[in-house]
Amino acid sequence: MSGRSTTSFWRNRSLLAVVALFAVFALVLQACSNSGGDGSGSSEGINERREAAGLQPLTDDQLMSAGLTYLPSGEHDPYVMFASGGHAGQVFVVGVPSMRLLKTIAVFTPEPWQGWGFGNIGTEEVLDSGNIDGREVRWADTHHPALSETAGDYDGEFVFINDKANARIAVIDLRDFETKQIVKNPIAINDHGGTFVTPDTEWIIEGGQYATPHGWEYAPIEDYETDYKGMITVWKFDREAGRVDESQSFAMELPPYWQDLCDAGKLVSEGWIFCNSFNTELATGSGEDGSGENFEAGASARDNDYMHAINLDKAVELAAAGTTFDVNGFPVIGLQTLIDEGVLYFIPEPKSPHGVDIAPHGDYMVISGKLDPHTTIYSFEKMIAAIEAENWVPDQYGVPVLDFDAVMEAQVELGLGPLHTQFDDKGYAYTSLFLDSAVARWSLGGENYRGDDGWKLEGSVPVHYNIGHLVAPEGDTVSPDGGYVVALNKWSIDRFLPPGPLLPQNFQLIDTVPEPSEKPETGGMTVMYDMPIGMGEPHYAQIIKADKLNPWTVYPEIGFDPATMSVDPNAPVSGNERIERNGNEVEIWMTAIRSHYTPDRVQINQGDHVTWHVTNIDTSFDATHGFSIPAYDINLSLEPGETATVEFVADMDGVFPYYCTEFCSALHLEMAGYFLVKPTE
Ligand code: K7E
Ligand code: CUA
Repeated sequence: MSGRSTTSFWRNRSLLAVVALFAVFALVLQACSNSGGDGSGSSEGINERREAAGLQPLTDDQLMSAGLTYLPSGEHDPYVMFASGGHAGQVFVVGVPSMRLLKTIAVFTPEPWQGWGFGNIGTEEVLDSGNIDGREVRWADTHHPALSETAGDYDGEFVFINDKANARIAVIDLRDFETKQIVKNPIAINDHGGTFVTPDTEWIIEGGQYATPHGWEYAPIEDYETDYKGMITVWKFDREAGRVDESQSFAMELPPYWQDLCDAGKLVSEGWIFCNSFNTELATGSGEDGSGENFEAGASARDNDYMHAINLDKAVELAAAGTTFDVNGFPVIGLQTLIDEGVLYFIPEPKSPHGVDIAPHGDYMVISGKLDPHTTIYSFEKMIAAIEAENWVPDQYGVPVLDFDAVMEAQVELGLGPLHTQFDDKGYAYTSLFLDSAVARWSLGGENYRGDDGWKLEGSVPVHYNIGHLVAPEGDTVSPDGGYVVALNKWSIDRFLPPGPLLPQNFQLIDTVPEPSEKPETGGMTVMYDMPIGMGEPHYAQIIKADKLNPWTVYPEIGFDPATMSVDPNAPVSGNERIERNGNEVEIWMTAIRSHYTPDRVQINQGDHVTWHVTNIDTSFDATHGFSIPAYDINLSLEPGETATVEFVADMDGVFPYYCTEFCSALHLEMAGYFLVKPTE
């Protein structure tokens, strides 16, 4: 991957940030201890100013939080969070601990600032690859971002994200933070358990959710048990190409339980995939007349659902050997084959769980049931032993269900509605409690963590409100960092001024540096900062050290095409700008530089087919130009060095001023041109 070593403004920031934080911290301490009466530089002074501004006074604890989260202008965050955008269809990039939104990466949904999906052929092709049977689907419900990993650690090269609504996954290249590929799942119409990557990003996992007939087909709901299917798809990632290799990818047929979330094994458990599931009851709803049991009751009736443990290495061998059948031309390993070949095992999990999280050493699988106040920890070693001892009974589809007591390592009572878990560097785990609206901190036991001091709740801190996922810095890798947790709260209720009845979600930054003993009432945790998310509904997020990211600040060469990540030999460059006409075909090579387009006048005839190439030949930091044509729905963002092409039939006559949408210079208003479409007659 050329260009990874390009100078970057992210690099070497963490040390600086720590030093600066200490400085701020020292100032705050000084302020707190200073009784000063002049109203400046003391907590009293701060509170006097706050009162005068109509704000509440701050406690010493709150001043501490302010000092630990405030970044003066120009200071960069030591961490970057990639959060799903929910049904905004995008990915949010947020600095931690400042909780400042740095960017919304356009993924499945057109976004005009980035010129994503408004005529730029490169972006249209990516969006079109997510079409379903030729239908344009231009929104998505993104749930789980996955940063690429090397040896189980984030490497900062790519981030992947799923679309729950339409079973699609996307690849974002972190050299330019742009989406490069969207892949539609050939067998499932919806998904949920994606995306998760294996420790070296060889495979991207996409698990299903609501069971349907495979191949987007119809089958009567009465035939649910036989014709509806669960699934998990594993996509082969070609890191060199920066793309999913569909030709080497495959899926597995599962019973029509609702697979929920997955995680890849790591270290000792590398080569395995784990997914939780619910609706092992095979509920099909109350029906049109409402006489049956609704999903809410029907899908949570049993005491146990099944964690799916999948031997990925074996599945890969089977797929390579062609032990598959085809659905929509895509290879699928059949359920019976998975059973016969010892690929698939079930493990009972407390009712209606949500998510499975593998501990940093790969030794434990952590599952929490929404309707069980415990989190349940399973041992990978015990699982392998149970498989070898054939300590199982088959379920109704013949899948071996391992003995719960043989595989379970521990259960810890955390509180009401435990969902998702993250880890830190001290052997603590953090689990979101949806019903309690809290984050629980607990200790992992065993020699790799807190030993005999483990398997106990350390305390919990209230959050506002209805927490879904939570995320800790590198908190699902083989070497978590700790220090923070961000609670991704579904509801904000009274936390912010209500901007009408549709309220923002609330990301809450929690300090986890103090030990539980230092602040027993909350297990050492303090909520430091609230960040409203007034766009979409984030689900999962991941936080990476900022110095692992090394993005370009300008494209490496003039005429660079982000769609191919290479120089377009046909890109306009300085000196070769021109307009060529061949009958009805008009092709334009145009450059953009502060503060003019060349050419700045284009005259054509109505009905001409126009191919318009534009290169931003500026090469300085931040010197982005736009290119927009009214009425034709054309709007490009051309970052320094970037080239793009639009193609359209000029069927509307008139005079169309085109202009640069980025305020790029003092003479930006003059960065314009006339596109004259002469009527035919
Ligand atoms: Cu919202 Cu991971 Cu899709 Cu839980 S999921 S909250
Ligand atoms: Cu270029 Cu404004």
